[in-house]
Formats: sequence, structure tokens, C-alpha cells
Amino acid sequence: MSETSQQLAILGGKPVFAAPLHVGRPNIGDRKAFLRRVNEVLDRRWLTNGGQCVQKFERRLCAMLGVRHCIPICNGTVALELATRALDLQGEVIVPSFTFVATAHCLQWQGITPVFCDVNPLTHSLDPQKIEQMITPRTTGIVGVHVWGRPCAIEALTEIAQRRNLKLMFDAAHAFGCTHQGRMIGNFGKAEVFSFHATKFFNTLEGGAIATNNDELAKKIRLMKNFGFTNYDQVDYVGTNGKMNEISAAMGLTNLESLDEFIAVNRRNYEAYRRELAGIPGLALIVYDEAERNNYQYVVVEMDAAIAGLSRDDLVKVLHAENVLARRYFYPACHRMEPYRSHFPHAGLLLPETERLCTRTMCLPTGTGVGAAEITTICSIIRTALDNASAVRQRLQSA
Ligand code: T4K
Repeated sequence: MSETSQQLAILGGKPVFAAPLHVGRPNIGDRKAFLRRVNEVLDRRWLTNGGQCVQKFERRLCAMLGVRHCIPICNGTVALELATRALDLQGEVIVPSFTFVATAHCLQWQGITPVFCDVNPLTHSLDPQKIEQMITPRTTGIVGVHVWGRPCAIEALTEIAQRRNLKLMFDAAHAFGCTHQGRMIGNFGKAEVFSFHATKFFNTLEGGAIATNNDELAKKIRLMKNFGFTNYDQVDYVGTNGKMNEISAAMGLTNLESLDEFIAVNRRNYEAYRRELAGIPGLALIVYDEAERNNYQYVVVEMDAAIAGLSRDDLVKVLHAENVLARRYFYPACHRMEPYRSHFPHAGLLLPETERLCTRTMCLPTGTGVGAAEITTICSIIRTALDNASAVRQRLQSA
């Protein structure tokens, strides 16, 4: 055993980090600007229901994305529910299983069956070649997910959707600020849904938005997110409460002003990880298309246990012992969560790449809360763990 390996907490040493280092630490823009906005909201005594901040936020989003409508919503999950419902998706809808469970739940919640389709192991998003076999007479749509902010196979999915008369929309929860062929995400499919949750690269505390260039669809969504009110005392549609509040919008306006800085920090962090983890057998960082705009929010390591000497789960245990709270996104895949596991116990047979991928990936901490020195230390823990893989394995087996 090498000297450094004795320092690993999993082998009896002290954790390198005294306090936990989280994945998903929020990026927070100019505090003074935010608090000033909050005070103005309180002074106006107009806290929600389409206040000034929400209106301004919506205009800024539209301008930034170059999209006709980008409707702020209380969170990404409700935004997904609203968009799928406004599109009148029914019966069965094709989605990846390698995603956050909200993508599937937004359908199931409305009595629509999510049909899980396998992903491309290189892109981690829906494999267009596997879609056709999942289409049945009950299929009405496809929800592609831009996993890690990398746009999915938009052209191929569009072609299938058009040919098979299916509605195509995107869960763009990860992809705010990203482009596809130079065009901002938000402009593709019938609609695209963002999440502005605290853990996202750009947050409004909780929040989300639905972007669309379709005026009719936008009109319907605006009604649906406000109980179907068309006027004072007049309801013409079934709706819910999907409104964003003023404090969230104030956070959004503030964080939009720091967006470039967030991206710069994320990119710097991503490149530091890439440099420091380069050349480790069996371990690879996902790559981003440098010709596009990316938000670099996800530092995703993909591990081949047979080559690396440690499984992803073992390495996560090593990191957790050091207070580096790496996350196994997305594990388990949706088809292994309830109610899907019970509904489709054999779904995994059609999802070999998903099954493989969700045992291999993990996300490392990044964002404005993480500095260069911390990244160096995290990477050194990883190298030490892999250099001493057999000692680590032994310890974990005996624990
Ligand atoms: N579609 C996709 C593809 C998504 O990834 C998501 C959300 C959605 C749809 C739905 O959008 P929202 O309805 O959430 O707007 C987290 C987030 O809660 C979730 O928003 C996100 N995806 C998912 C990938 O991650 P958990 O269950 O992992 O959350 P939790 O509480 O374990 O926190 C994650 C990490 O962030 C921890 O390390 C702690 C840290 N954290 C969290 C919060 C809230 C902080 O440091 N500060 C904070 O304020 O789901």
C-alpha cells in the first residue's frame, strides 16, 4: 500500500474535506441586486400572479433565447406537465429512462404511459434508431431529454416525429444557455422545458419555463398555468397553479446578469477536471461540442470498472468518505423506479445501454462554490483510490 493510500478516509485516514462538498451547489449572482429587488417586491406588495419581476424576466428570457414565448413556471416538473398536457399528449409517449424521474412522472401523473427507449451510449440521450420499435398505435409523442445540456439528436427525432405523425417536445431541464447548430435551445420541437431549480446552473430558487414559437400553444399554456382564467371571474379551461412568484423571478433577473460568469467558472472547472483526470485508464469525462455554447454544469465521469479496477459505486464510496458528495446521476434509471418497475418488470431487456450507463456514470462537484484547489484534491483522491484499487476493494468488501 502506498503512503498516500493510507491517507484515504475509506482506509482509516481523516476526510480531506472537513465540510461536505456537494454536487448541485447553487450559483448565486449579485446578492445586493437580489436583495434590492426583493425589497422592491415587498414595497410593491405584489408577490405573485404575473407581477413586474415575472413580466420582465419573461421578456429577458425571450430576448436571450430568440424565442417568441418563454413562460416562467413554478418549477420544471409542473412545466413538463403543462407542456405535455397543452400538446394533448395521450396514450403512450416515448421517453428515455436515463433521465431524472420527473420526465417520466410528468406523463404518468396524467395517466399517460411513459414508454422507455434506450439511449445512445456516446451521447447518453435517446437513440433515434431504437425509437421506431417502441411506436405503437397508442403512441402520441416523444419527449427527448438534452441530458447534461448536450442537445439530443434533434434532426433525427424531428424526422421520425414528422413521418410517424407524433408530437415532439424536449425536456431541456439541463440545457439552459446551450445551443444546437448555433441556435439557442428553446427553439426546437413543439416546446422545450427548462428547470431553474436551485441545483441547475441557472436558478430561480425553484422554477422553470416553457419555451415555444407556437402562439396557440403559448396561449393555452398561459391559461392552464393560471387555473384557466381568461378574465376576472371567468374560467374557460381546466387549469392548475403553475405561476412563478416574484421572488423567484427576482432571483432569475439577478442570476441572468451573472450568466456569463457562471459559464466561465463551470468551463474552467470542467477543464481543470479534464486536465487532472487525463490518462487514467478506464475513466473518461463526457465531452462537450466546443463549436456550440454549453453551460458545462455537469462534470460527468464515465467509468469502466474492468479497466479502472474499481466500480463507480466503490469510487463514490471513497469520495463520500472524504466528504466529496459525488452523485450517481441517473441511478437507478427510471424503469427501475416505482411505479415503472412494477408496471414493466422486463423493460430493462430493451434498454441494454441504459442499464450499462447507469452503473458507470457519476457527477462531480462544480459551480461557483468549487475552486481550483478543491478540484485538484478531488482528482488526487480519485487517482489515489484507483492506484490502490485492491486495498480499497478489500476494505469495502470487509465493511
Ligand atoms: N427533467 C430533468 C432532466 C431534470 O434533471 C429535472 C430536475 C427535472 C426534469 C425537474 O425539474 P424541477 O421540477 O426540479 O425544476 C435534484 C434536483 O432537485 C432536481 O431539480 C434535478 N433535476 C435533479 C437532477 O437533481 P435530487 O433528488 O438529486 O436533489 P437533492 O436534494 O439530493 O440535491 C442535489 C444536490 O444539490 C445535493 O448534493 C445537495 C445540493 N443542493 C441542493 C439544494 C436544493 C445544494 O447544495 N443546495 C440546495 O439548495 O434532485
